[in-house]
Amino acid sequence: MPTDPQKLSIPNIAEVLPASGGLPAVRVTTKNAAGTIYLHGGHVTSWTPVGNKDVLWCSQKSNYEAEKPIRGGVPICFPWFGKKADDPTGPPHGYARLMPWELESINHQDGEVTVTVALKNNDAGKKWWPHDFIIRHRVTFGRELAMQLEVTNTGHHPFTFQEAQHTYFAVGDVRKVRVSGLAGVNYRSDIDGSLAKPRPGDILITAETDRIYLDTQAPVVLEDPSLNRRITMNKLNSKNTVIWNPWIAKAKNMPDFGDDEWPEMICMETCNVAEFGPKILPNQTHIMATRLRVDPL
Ligand code: TA6
Repeated sequence: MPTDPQKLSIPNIAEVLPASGGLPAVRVTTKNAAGTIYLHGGHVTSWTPVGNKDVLWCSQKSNYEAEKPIRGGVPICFPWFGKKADDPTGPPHGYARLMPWELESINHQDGEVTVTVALKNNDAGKKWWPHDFIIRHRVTFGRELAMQLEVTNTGHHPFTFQEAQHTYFAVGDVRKVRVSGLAGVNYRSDIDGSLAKPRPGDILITAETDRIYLDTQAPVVLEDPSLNRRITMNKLNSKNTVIWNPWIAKAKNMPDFGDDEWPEMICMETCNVAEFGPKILPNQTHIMATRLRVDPL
């Protein structure tokens, strides 16, 4: 029987309460940072280290309701990424972000709070994907943000899955940012599926950009002159990095994305997608993680 989430609250540090749309969330406030994680989708929506503006971006048009993804923050894509290869009717980026996760624990130590949420396979998911699993998102809010995604095979057969921490970063103006760390790395455009030639130098955003960088575990650095900050994203056990900005036309085509919001955000995503999806045996656990740090420019 799941624990009543309220019983895990830590007064004035980590409060379990109804947030947007009445969805339950854990609001963290410590001497080092503030943050929010919804039980819906195990979805982090905010991380504000002391002295900074929120590092994560959420659309003003986002839905906050069952069976719909929150637009922004860190959607968890599982057990597939993008369109379901064998069934175009499948929810994009899988169904884990559409379901309520169970709050397993909240721990507070040295000004950091770690919130652990979990989702087990269920009948609703089984109609899309037959495997038995438990996925945990272990998130530590502090001067840095550490997000650890753990997938355990609880069944009797191996399975292969795809996963992403699809992080939306808040920026002052996406047309002025630079992303480094992916120079010379092969990437596939998710706009037309083409395999592009590796490019030298930093990534600049001058049009719709939707790239899956292949076979790279390198950290990426986002320089934002408008907000005078550098965000470093370190990855663990992630072979792909996605860089995405919808630009003008695609922003207009998304009902849960404001027409004029595209300059405020960029996605840099820790993931294992397509042919890079991990395979795990019964009782095995695969851990993928992201660590974010903010420094002044
Ligand atoms: O990660 C980039 C991407 O796959 C884009 O192609 C775009 O579809 C984006 O994810 C948002 O996906 P969503 O299903 O959240 O609208």
